Amino acid sequence: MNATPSLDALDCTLDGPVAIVRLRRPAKRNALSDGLILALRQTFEQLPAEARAAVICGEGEHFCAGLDLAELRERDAVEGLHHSRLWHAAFDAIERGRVPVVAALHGAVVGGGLELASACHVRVADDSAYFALPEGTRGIFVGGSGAVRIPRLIGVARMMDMMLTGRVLGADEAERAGLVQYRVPAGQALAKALELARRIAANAPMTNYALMHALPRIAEQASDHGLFTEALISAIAQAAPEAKARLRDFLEGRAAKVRPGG
Ligand code: 1HE
Repeated sequence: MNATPSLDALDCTLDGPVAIVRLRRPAKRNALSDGLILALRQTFEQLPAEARAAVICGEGEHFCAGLDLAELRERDAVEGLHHSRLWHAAFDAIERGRVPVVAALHGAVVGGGLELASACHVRVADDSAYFALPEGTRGIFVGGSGAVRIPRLIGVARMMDMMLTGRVLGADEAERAGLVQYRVPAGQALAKALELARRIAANAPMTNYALMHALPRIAEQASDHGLFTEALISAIAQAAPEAKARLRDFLEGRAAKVRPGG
């Protein structure tokens, strides 16, 4: 694989504590070339130190058209294996990175675009969003971690249906299936994602880190191991000075209370 990171196809800006990562290849519907995958990895591995949460979004009418099909033509089996592992490394840099990532989804969220969205921690879709796994119709298989991450969200049966029949889910169906956690009117995905990311950024960093790194692992552990991991992580989180300060704020009446609709 000779690609170098296509840093011109991606930009990363800081809005207070939130890094906004934008796919910028709208002429190709933000299709994920090797260069763009490398740029995603580099960007998430090197987020600005000030970032405490991130948002990922796409420029133009679609979030992402998936794998750049123009690059698939010449690849042999060994190259295919390494290509898939490259995607795994890039999406791991998102899911198991330093800060939680909110995906702002609109238009096509298909194939590798859906795999990318699935590596994020929270998904917001606007009413223009639609979700599909056209790999079946292209004669290929998912290779960007979709076989692991998508069933975690919607179960094997729904993913099987999407891949076997080419079913396209609208934003409402995606919300009902558990693929996205928030649905907003068309054009408002980024604003909502930013609002959520700002809330996430206000959490104690150790709590966010524990959620990102422990929760998915605990879900895959036997329950006895999961309980032990939970005990270890919760002990570490509660011992952090920031946790003590937040507790004091609550006990002394300075912290916000939990209210309905919050
Ligand atoms: C592309 C790609 C692409 C668009 N690779 N060039 N993904 C797919 O099977 C989805 C393929 N794309 C589409 O179904 C449609 O393009 C969209 C629904 C996403 C958007 O439709 P539309 O009408 O807005 O755009 P368009 O006219 O189809 O595309 C505009 C240009 O983008 C055009 O190039 P142009 O040079 O003729 O202008 C398209 O060829 C180009 N384009 N999508 C390359 N995907 C690790 S495994 C992951 C496996 C997968 O992701 S498989 C699913 C691949």
